[in-house]
Amino acid sequence: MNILTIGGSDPSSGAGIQSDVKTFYSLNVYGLSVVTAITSQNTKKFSKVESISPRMIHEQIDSIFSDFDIDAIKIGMVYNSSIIKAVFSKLKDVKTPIIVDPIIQSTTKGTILENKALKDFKKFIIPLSYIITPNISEAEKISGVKISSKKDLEKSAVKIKNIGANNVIITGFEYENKIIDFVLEESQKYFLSGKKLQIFNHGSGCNFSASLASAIAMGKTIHESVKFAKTYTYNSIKNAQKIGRGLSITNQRKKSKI
Ligand code: PXL
Repeated sequence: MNILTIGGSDPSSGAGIQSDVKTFYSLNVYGLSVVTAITSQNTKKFSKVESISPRMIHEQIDSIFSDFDIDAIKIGMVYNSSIIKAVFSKLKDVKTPIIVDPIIQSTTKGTILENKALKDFKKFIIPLSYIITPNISEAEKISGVKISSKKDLEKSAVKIKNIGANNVIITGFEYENKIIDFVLEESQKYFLSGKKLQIFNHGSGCNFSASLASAIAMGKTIHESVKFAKTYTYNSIKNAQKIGRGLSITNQRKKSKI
């Protein structure tokens, strides 16, 4: 199995393409990575972003597509409109399932998607998604629905589906001391509930979408894949390690079987 992640570089390796390659490796799938932007950040502070030129993004994707068969694609950080359009022009006719993690801000408050690029993100990237995986605040920003109840989760997911995503998973709703995810598939909808962990971490969002993409690449159903990704992410948070001086970095080291 080969999976391509398209996203930003995080030099702390806690998130971004470095984290995704670690997730893929831990699941015995081969991780390829196209970098869209370089961030300077650590577990305490997000400093700067420098974007990669559209031409170089095209070149990287061409290099990968001309050599490898790809079983799933994950899209993470796409920072600005020119990156969004560069990624879109190369993926618009691709049949491989695309998992979109619509990251807008890092836990350390860094900008992962420029405010003014949200419109193009909705126009070009969301319609590419076989599955999109917003957390609560991302779902609120994309859908314009304030989420404070289980009903709102569904309302928001329906709006995001109407923008063009085939399937929507809204993650991380806190409800009666549990963490609830809402899944809106083409022909069914359901909640998945899990234990809440009080560990402030760097990497769990990336772990969720990358492990989900891995399970999809292996031919699992969406329902099986979400359950798998939820367990994988729970363990990565539970085993998070304080490697730097700030947030703990999630840990994918323990081999998990799909
Ligand atoms: O966790 C989301 C994320 C994705 N990609 C990059 C990031 C972050 C969060 O910090 O820096 C490059």
